[in-house]
Amino acid sequence: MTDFNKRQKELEAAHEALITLSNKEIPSSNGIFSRYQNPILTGDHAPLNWRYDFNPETNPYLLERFGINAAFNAGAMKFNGKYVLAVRVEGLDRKSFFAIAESENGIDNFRFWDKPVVIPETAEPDTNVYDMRLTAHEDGWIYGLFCAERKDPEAPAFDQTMAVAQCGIVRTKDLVSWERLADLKTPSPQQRNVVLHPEFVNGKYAFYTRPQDGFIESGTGGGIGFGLSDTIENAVIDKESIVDNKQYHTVYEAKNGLGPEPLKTEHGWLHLAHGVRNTAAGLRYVLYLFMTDLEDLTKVLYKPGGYFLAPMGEERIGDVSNVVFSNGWIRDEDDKVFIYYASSDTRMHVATSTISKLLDYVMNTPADGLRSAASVQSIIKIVDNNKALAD
Ligand code: M1P
Repeated sequence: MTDFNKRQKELEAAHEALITLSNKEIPSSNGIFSRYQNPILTGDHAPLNWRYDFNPETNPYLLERFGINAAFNAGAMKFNGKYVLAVRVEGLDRKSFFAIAESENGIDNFRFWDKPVVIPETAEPDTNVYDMRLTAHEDGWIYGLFCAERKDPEAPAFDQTMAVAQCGIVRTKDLVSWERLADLKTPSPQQRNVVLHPEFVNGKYAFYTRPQDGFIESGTGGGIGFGLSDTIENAVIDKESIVDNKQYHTVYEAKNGLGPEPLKTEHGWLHLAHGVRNTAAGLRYVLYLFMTDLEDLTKVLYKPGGYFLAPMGEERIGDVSNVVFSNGWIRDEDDKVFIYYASSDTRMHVATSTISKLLDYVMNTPADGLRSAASVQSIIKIVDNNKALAD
């Protein structure tokens, strides 16, 4: 066997061992959800066929030709009976693109499809695309809403960092061929974390938005917004109203943004979002839940205080440390919920729960009292109830 063949076999064996690694549930301590032992996707899960030229004539040393840095922030849905993720894959060149990965059980053995997704460009090409939210809309299409980032045309020549984020929209029936529609237009100079609601509202397409003044800073914008558009082909939101605002001394003090499309339950729409606060060590991203009214989508009915899931252990470390981010979850036929989240802009994980547990958590966890004294009172109420039980 030549060195080339030997190295190819070793690469293939190591890759197969990685993607067929089984996952194990870690017993939940809070009872609300369970984490799993291993990340479900990393940059190393990317197919070797994307990364290596396997022709000994053109690549005699079998060097990697296109390196993959990370796999994170994935949209999710059940498709043809499989658990499917629209993953943000990032190359060593820092450009993100989307690729579909699927698994039979939703917790391990995720395997990327043959080729990354081809997203058609508009007349104004995107420099970077990321964080796709999948929505199976009642109009029959599967939509992918993502962040389309371009260099800020107003940026002075010395500043190569200023960017404009807008919401790109694609649709598909098979997750293979994607039709690009016009970017969403809103009153806000920047948009990220835009999510399409799965149902029509008053005959219109309904969007959750995140108005923002700057690329990083929410400025006078921020909060999870809501708006309607007559069409999806040239979607325009004239008026955004804020559903869930950022708030002083909470885990969503600096900014927040909706995660995946909400889940419809008998009590209301269940939302998963991320909240961001600033610290001496930089921004900290955590996940939180809230519920809105079935009729009035802008009315928050329940919102537990604090975070639902925060970075833990090795999740805390990565390209952008101290971050958890989710833009995909799947509710199964038996009401089990698979929450797909990324840690530190590097890798993907899964956590599982059930609709009943999430409803109980959202409806019965004390709301943030917004003062230390109120937190103490919440604890005292639990203690007193427990003492009454013991008496
Ligand atoms: O780096 C953390 C996250 O930062 C952004 O989120 P937000 O728009 O709320 O600031 C996004 O770029 C996201 O992709 C990233 O994970």
